[in-house]
Amino acid sequence: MSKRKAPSSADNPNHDLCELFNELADYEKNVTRDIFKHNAYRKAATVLALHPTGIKSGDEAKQLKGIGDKISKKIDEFLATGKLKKLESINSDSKNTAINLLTRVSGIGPAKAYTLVNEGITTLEDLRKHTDKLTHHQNIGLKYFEDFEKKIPREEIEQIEKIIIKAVKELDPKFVVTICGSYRRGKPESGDIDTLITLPSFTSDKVDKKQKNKMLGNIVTALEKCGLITDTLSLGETKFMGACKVDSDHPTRRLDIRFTPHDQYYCSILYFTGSDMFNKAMRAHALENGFTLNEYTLRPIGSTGVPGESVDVSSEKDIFDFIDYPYREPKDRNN
Ligand code: 8DG
Ligand code: CA
Ligand code: CA
Repeated sequence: MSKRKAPSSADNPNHDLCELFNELADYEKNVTRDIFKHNAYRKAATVLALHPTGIKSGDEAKQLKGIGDKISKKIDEFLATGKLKKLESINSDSKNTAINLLTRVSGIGPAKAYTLVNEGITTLEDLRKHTDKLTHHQNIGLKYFEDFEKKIPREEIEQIEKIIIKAVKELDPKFVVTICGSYRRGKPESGDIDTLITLPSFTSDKVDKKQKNKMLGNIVTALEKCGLITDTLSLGETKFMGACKVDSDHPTRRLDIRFTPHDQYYCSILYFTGSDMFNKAMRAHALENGFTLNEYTLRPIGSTGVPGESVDVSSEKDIFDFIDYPYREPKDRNN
């Protein structure tokens, strides 16, 4: 997974405000670990990023969903002064900025960053001197710090997609590969590559852990052999996290692969396509309609409140239909 951030591009008329709220969101996630505030700021950044015109006042912003009094006041302060006192004071505290920096390393979360900073480790240089304090994942994250922060152009993911499809089809022509995440939502650039793989004959009622484990392992081995996968961060029965590189002209990229039983494939595709804001809204809608939806299944909730047998779905659209949610193409799932 790439480090979560609400979208904002330079051509968005509210770019500066988005950056501001993204910074506040990072602070709440990494330093105070207030996930409620983190979500509120991310939501604000997302609605502002999607707003077609430049916001001129806090009052105007308040008309948008997800922007309340407090955020609207911050918008007014920023529009009037070009800065925000709260952020100035956050950024003048070197401990805060160090925690924020360290959490940008793949595998280092807020708790680990906090511990490291308290031990006096505050820069990437410091980290490089204390690799013994880091897990394998964190060390790889450090090694590719710059590369992993670079966005991946769509064309490069298309190339990677072809390489993956070719390699897995050589193992078994029936493998089905879908690259999800922001790529499937049509974004011109992505933070990482979210790959979902299934086999029609492989269903959850026949899950044999050893067999499953072997299949994903075989896929990873094949992708190492063809030179795509360069590093493994973690490899479980259904989930691989690692790094890949198209060729020496390209940076090393974060690659996730999940191997899913075929009957769970559509719930998985839906979940990993996101965006996570969209997923939250859809899950909430499902609940209102008496269903519980996750990355594996869609299940009706009985009168006792206990989820029943999972519903058979054979497309993403089936899931929308069951919960009576208007279908949205992946490209329309960015908020
Ligand atoms: P990006 O990589 O270009 O930054 O964007 P992304 O593809 O949308 O984000 P991602 O972090 O790679 O996550 C892929 C999908 O996983 C995301 O679109 C929706 C789903 N997802 C959730 N919740 C969460 C969560 O808490 N963390 C992560 N990493 N993914 C989540 O629905
Ligand atoms: Ca990801
Ligand atoms: Ca992604």
